[in-house]
Amino acid sequence: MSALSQSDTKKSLASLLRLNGENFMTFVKSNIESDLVRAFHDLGADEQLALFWFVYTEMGNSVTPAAPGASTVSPEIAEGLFNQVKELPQEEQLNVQRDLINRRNTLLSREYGALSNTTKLLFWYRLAQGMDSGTIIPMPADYQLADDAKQVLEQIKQLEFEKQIAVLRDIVAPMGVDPAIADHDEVTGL
Ligand code: 45D
Repeated sequence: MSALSQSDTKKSLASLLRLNGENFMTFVKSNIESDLVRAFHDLGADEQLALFWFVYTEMGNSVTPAAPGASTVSPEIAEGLFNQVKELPQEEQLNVQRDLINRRNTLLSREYGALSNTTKLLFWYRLAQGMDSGTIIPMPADYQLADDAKQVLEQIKQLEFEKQIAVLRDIVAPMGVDPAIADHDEVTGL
């Protein structure tokens, strides 16, 4: 005797199809988002920083850093890393941010790489706030975004808030160096 009756088989087939339908939609949607993430990462490091800054100025007010519900965010850890950057001379502040984007194997890049993705996002958010308050090197007043960066900005602006967060998280996730998988670096000895 077979374990499944004919009607059971039909039911499980139907639920399989539904599941696939859902997965398919998730796939389509996240593909649009990952195109955006890719377009962001394809920009040069300075363009990424500049674009990121404009995203911050656009989102600024809608973000409540105390936003609950993100159990994986560690404000103290983001703050600790932020304070390390804050102590540096301005030109160095800029360079460590470039290093993160270029995934240069430095101590700070590895510390960053060990954070949860949401904590990484909070760390960038703190840097942007620092730029606002004058403790972090500011954007040059006359800075003009290049056209390709402008296009990415427009697309990010068009997403609803939740999607923006998801895209931003995907953008900051691979920055820095994951110390758990990084190769030994001859130059830095890390
Ligand atoms: O001279 O659930 C250039 C949390 C040119 C809470 C430059 C959250 C040359 C939990 C290179 C441009 C808050 C985490 C100079 C959620 C030049 C939670 C420098 C949400 C000086 C949802 C440019 C968090 C520089 C969110 C230094 C939404 C640019 C966070 C630096 C969003 C730009 C964070 C920076 C964003 C941009 C941060 C630091 C959008 C940071 C943007």
